[in-house]
Amino acid sequence: MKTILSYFTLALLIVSCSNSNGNGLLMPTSSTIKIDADDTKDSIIVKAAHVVPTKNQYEALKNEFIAFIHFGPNTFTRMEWGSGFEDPKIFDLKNLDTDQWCKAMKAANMEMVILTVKHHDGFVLWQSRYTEHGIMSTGFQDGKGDILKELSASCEKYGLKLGVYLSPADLFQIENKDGLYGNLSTYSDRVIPRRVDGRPFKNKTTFTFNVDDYNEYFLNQLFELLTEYGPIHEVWFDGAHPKRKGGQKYNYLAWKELISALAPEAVVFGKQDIRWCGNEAGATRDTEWNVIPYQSNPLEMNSFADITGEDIGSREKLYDAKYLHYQQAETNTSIREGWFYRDDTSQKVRSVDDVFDMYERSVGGNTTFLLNIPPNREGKFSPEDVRVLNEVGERINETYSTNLFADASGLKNVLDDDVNTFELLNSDIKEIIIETKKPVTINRLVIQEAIATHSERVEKHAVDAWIDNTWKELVSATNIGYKRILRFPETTSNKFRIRVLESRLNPAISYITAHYYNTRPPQLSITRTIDGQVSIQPKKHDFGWKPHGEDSAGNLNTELEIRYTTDGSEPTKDSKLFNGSFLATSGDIKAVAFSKDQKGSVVSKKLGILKSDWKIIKVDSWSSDHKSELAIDENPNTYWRSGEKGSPHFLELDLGQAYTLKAFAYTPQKENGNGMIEKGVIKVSNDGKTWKAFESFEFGNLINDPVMRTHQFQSAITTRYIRIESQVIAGGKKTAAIAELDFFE
Ligand code: FUL
Repeated sequence: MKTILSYFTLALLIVSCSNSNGNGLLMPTSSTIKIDADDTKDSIIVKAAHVVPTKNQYEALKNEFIAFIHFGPNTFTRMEWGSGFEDPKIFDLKNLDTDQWCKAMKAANMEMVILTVKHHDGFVLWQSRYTEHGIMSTGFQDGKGDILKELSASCEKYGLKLGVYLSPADLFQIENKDGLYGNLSTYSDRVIPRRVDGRPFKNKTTFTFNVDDYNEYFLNQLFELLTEYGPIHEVWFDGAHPKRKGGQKYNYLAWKELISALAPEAVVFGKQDIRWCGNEAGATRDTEWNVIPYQSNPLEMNSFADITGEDIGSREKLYDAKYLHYQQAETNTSIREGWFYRDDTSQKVRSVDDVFDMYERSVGGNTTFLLNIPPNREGKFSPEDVRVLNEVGERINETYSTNLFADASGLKNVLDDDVNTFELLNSDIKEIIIETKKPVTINRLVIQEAIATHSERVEKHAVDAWIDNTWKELVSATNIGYKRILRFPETTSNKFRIRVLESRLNPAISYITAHYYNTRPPQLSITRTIDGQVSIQPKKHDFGWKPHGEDSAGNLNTELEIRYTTDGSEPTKDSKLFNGSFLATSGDIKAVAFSKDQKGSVVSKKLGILKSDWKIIKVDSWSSDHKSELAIDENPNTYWRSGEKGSPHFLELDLGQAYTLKAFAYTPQKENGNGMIEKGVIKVSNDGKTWKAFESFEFGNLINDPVMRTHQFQSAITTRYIRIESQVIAGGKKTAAIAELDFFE
């Protein structure tokens, strides 16, 4: 202990007074370091600064962007969680194109794919010797198919690593009468793999573990997965449990021994190597530390609790630790609304902006980005998912494959391509100045620490540019770790400065690169309040699953100009600049976003008559949260929905005064395919009581294309009272719904 103490005294002396600090290491590094009873706050921080990832963890971090595939009976039942009672035949797969998956993942720049070989329902996607509940009991390739085998072959072809998700929760083994999960079997020595007549293993390794039936089953399956499908680089253990039984325990330490022997390159998710980021939405922490405090030794722990707090690795958190442990986070979410594929009509796909923004926040926030793409019932990724993956890949390449500091001068070790060389900052060198031969225009800066040798040490840093003979701060952030992507408004200069403002010991910076993200002018949306105030803004993408709370378009598009016209003419760079809402009672608004000289697509909105004086006279019925007022509230996301009974469904309006109307518009609700008024009739009245039919209307393909539809009247009509009546609801449905009604003079 004395040696260690003097070690730290020396360390602190060096840290505070020295100009040169050798290799920056004051003790051996390790992925887990124990805190001793006599450690002080300072010595704990010294220890934290020596916690480094294992070789496998570091390799996993270098993957940066990886894919998840959720596929199984849920793909066919359209459920998120199965029950374990599913007949395997429900998995009615006829075609499978794992090459198509890999091509799209590769185009997105992903490095690895993790397949749900067994989700919570217990159905297995490979030819296991130990169960009949899986692909072997389906019609797919006459029961001989093996999804993991096909994926593994495609991965080899496309140069992707492979991982497996094997759910510890297993509803089939819980629910069926001979199920092994929680069957209260006795623990005894079992040889893994258990021999199965006629199906020998090529790999002759065996293990003996003292386990019960379910753990044996699990170990046997791990043995198959890790020996018969090529190298496995990640084993994913989900923490969720739809149900438990019989106090079933998991002998993770046995699983771990088997994994390290059979898949020596694999990292384990949900255990010591990789932690869940704490949400499934793609939300990221501003400060994501990977040196994590533990109360017991993570290398000996059997189970790991989820870590969900906002601050998980600040100095204050570390002071309470008994162990400091390197454990990186995966930011995991799905490209679709849900982990499993349901359909291409109501299940939305994230926008390119959203996925690219998440990529920058997660990879550039010291985590790995794990994005799920669920294949459809044709065994393929759906076209929209492929489009988004391709475009995200294009943006990543376009932005990050050109380093605008490539020929810059400054500290060689941070500018060369070799991430293993680094510059150790000390009291002499607290900042890094980089000069380019010619001025460069940049809006992204990427900084990496030499975490493999020197841990993550930077706690706060800032970047400046030399502009008009003075330093101007562009951006500041907290930690760096594996990688920090800094985003800031575009700046042109030939001199930049990176300042480390706070750190744990002397940070080792390994790589700094500069980039330019070519801002795409976003699609816009024009909205109007009931009182006639018009606003124009980047369109919010419709994605209703686990919100992450980020404004993706805003995060990416720092310099935008919105120009508009109100007379229906094409907006140009010289049209009116939108800089706040304006009043418009009628007109044809057209707007477009410019980012530098790039012009976005023009959006237009014909304004109907103002709704501030409108009143609903009568409605045939409404259901719960969908009152009739929602049909005239200028918010297309809320809607009136009638009850099921009665026909026709109708809504009667008093416009507040007589108008001469030439057309009307119907906006259907977009939440699902219900309530689409395919055919109907418009009636008018002199007193709001007795009605006479004025004109019929018909709109096609509303379920697939639920956007605003306009109907021009054959002749104009002057009226104050108007009634819309449904005659046919699309898809033979029984309720009518209106998200918004508009009338045009
Ligand atoms: C969760 C599971 O319950 C979901 O179905 C999905 O697999 C997700 C990745 O993890 O815990």
